[in-house]
Amino acid sequence: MKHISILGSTGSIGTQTLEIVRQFPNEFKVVGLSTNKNSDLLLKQIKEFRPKAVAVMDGSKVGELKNFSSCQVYSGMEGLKKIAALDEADTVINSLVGSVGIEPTYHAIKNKKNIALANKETLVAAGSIIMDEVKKNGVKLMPIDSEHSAIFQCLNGENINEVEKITLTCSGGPFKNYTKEQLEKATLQDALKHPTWSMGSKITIDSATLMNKGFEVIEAHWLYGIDYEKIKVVIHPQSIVHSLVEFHDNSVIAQLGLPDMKIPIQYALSYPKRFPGDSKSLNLAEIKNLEFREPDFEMFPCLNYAYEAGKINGTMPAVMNAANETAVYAFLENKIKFLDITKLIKKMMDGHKLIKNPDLNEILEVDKKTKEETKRIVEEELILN
Ligand code: MN3
Repeated sequence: MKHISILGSTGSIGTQTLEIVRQFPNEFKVVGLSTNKNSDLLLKQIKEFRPKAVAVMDGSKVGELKNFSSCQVYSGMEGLKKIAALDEADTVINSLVGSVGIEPTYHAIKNKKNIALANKETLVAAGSIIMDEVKKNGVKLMPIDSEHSAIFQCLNGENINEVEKITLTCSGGPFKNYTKEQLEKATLQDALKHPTWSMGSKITIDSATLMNKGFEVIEAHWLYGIDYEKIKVVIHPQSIVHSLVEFHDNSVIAQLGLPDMKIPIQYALSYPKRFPGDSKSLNLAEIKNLEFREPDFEMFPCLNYAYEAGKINGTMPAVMNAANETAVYAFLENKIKFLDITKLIKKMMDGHKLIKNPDLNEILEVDKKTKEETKRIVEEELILN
């Protein structure tokens, strides 16, 4: 039986993880949960899953949680770290959104917890440090993302030195067929309509700019130790082929399935076993068409920024991530236009003074400073003309 802590248990990945726990009560026991501020849902989860401890980012919610439950209640970043390092936990599922996920992942690894990682920003901003700690502490890091789960499965039993290239598939997001003019006028409502995956709002916007795929390129680099030159992206609107690995002999192995996040979540938790799934079975004859085409790097420059930032490394990916995070929330609040997200990221990357081999504190500092500066530009509307 695995004893798990879920960081971000009230979000999209968190609630789907709990559905899996509910399905396999003899395999998983929840010992820790956390939310940003959704204390109502967290209370329901506490009653159902009876964790030892919970954390809420928003300190003003601590009182009501303490009044209505008997478990230990922590708050803020310190609270997240407590949940990440609970003695009772052997596995931490990090489904936090944004760079707030970096420190808890680091802390969990230091405390010898296996990690199931849905928080992309951890590896994007601090990949080198995190992978070092994974090795040093002898823990397992399993990806919770359809593409990386696919690659993991394709590489099972293979020799990484015989890999020719990795191809990440990308739905293309809601704007894959837009013209430049249409992109300029794209609204928040348009951007939130993802064609194949149902996800949280931040990652849905990241999918519309293709920054999400850029993040995944960087994640693949760190997870599998593969050079950026060997990581490719192909647009595949149906989201059935989740990624492919080509070997030196030109043999290609792919992993397929219907677009349902519960499949990669469950695999990250059940590995090396496979448990029966409750989602629909794939019928290729029913799908009929599987299309693939090159991504348009000019229309979606975020993909390029990610390759650039990844190759430069140091603090550059952290800057790209922080600028993106702030810009996406500004877009979600209707403060900037869709294409301003891209402009803000480029501006912050261009102006960044690189630290080549940063430690974790330097990365967190760059993250904070970049967010403040990006916010300032948004508030002063410097990019809106
Ligand atoms: Mn993905």
